[in-house]
Amino acid sequence: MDYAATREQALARIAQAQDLGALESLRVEFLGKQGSISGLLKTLGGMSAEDRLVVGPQIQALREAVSDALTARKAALEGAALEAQLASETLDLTLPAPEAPRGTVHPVSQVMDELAEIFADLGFAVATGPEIEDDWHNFTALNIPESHPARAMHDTFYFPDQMAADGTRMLLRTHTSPVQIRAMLQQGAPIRIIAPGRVYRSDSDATHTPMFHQVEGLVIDKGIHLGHLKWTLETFLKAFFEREDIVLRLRPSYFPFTEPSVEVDVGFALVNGKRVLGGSGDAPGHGWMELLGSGMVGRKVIEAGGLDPDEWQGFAFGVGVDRLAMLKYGMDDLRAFFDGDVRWLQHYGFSPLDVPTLSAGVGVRP
Ligand code: 2U9
Repeated sequence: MDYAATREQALARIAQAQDLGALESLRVEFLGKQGSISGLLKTLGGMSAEDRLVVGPQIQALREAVSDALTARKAALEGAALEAQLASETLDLTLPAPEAPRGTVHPVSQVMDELAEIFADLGFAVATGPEIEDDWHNFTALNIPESHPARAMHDTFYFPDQMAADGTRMLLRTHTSPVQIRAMLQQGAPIRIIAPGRVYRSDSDATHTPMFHQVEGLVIDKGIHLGHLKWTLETFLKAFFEREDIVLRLRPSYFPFTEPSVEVDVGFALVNGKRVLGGSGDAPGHGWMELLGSGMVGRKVIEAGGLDPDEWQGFAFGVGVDRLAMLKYGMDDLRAFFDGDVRWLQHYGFSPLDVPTLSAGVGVRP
């Protein structure tokens, strides 16, 4: 058999292959299980030892040459394909931006950016943490005892068989508070952070979705009192709603993690039947709307965060981001937030260029 001639023919056909499909057919034809060169290798078994010594290396060399040629041709064809693609996809970077940008920033993202901007100005950093949490960080450290209704199955999403080191089942965080616990343990005091993010509760109706967004804030320092809390919330809400006439009313309440606990109402006026925030809720035609929960961080919670409550005090607050977005931008159906309907996003979404800044205003209209 003339291996040299077989080789020349094979190499010539490989060199002529015009695309990757044709090349793959040739690989199968030569080197596949039923391929011609594979067939030649099989003939070695029936040869005498002397013949095999002479013919074996020739067939091996043939196989190698064909294999190398296939690899080289493949690289060349792929390179040419890439070149062609690059040539057809050129971008003229000197062209003006398209008149109508297609994507929009979701109102929840926009509001979270606004919150980060407003609180950065007050000296708060943004902290984040895992959405899959353990019982200790989500409940125990926050003084939520075993018997507390918030731990009941119908509120919390538990993983069926994913366990924490202490044998408790892992869960989807029900609030962003575990982020603050982790921050206290990791960075110590003093602390000024906000923790925005997704939280999960087994709850679903017109005003509740199983996933929603919260922002919580935590300040830990020496000599912190309710006055600091009230000033911070007032300053935040004035900046967020871009009105100087925001009036707060603090009502005593109860949360396991704060003592004392206060619910914060914001005054609103009825304008054409709609609630518009601003002014005292006690004035005629006005009312109070519950907006935030807050309080002084409980001693047990400060201890769980690895700090001495005789040395460090603090306040915390929590508010729904989706609710803030609805109030500020006039959306009335929470469920539409998570439908992913492009018409809704086009209408309520923001331009990526509307970056909230304190100097230009944190509430640019879409
Ligand atoms: C630590 C200590 C204390 C966070 C707080 C609330 C009150 C609150 C709700 C508002 C509406 C949740 O989204 S909502 O349903 N939150 O009322 N949250 S105090 O307190 C903390 C957090 C972390 C270490």
